[in-house]
Amino acid sequence: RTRRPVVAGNWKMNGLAASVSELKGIMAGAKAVSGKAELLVCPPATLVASFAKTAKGSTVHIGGQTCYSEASGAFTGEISAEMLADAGATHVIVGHSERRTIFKEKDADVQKKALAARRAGLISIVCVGETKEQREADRATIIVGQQLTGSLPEGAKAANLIVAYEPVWAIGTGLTPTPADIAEMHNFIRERLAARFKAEGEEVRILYGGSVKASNAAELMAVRNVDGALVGGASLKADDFLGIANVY
Ligand code: G2H
Repeated sequence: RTRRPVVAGNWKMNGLAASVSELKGIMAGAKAVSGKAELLVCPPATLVASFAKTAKGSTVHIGGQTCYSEASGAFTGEISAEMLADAGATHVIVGHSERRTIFKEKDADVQKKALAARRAGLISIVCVGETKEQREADRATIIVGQQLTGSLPEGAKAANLIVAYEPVWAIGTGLTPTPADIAEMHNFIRERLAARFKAEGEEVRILYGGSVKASNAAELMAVRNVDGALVGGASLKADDFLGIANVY
């Protein structure tokens, strides 16, 4: 297969200047996996510039966790995709379930952010995923299908889009879907991507996220159409994160 796996760390609202020691630990271990998978660290926005400087010339990429859709202007507190790019980021996560739930982002907002990311030359990681209630009501694929339709930008290419499937009930809970459930959803997402973006859709990486850790990564990453992981809690410590990346 031609899709190069991505192991991405989403630090969420964690990390201070001193956390650069973890980034350095990741960089030190990255050489061993760089031939097999791409590594990405998404620290809080306050650390993007310094992390990008530290990681410059290494195989570790730095990304943001969200961005605003406009390039600049009177949007107090927001950070644009252009600003992330200027700070040295190459990627940005958009539409994470915490953004969708806590900050009320809708599919249309997520789509605008993904378009802004492309405008700024960033690769967006668009997150989708169903809640526990939606899965129990057998609506998981319907919900994810709607999120894909509404959140993915027109004309996306594998070079500027990554999709992350993160079932909301698996985030930070220690629960994970079965490999069969993940396979079903990732196959569904692949079909949707291929239908909408044709050959490019075959090349878009689809990451799994939700309680990925070193002890379950090998099983989860072996699932067909799982092209890597979006890791939260287990990305904060270099050893944990490298333990996941080392399954490749
Ligand atoms: C899901 C994931 C990272 P965790 O949100 O995006 O977090 O691995 O802690 O479940």
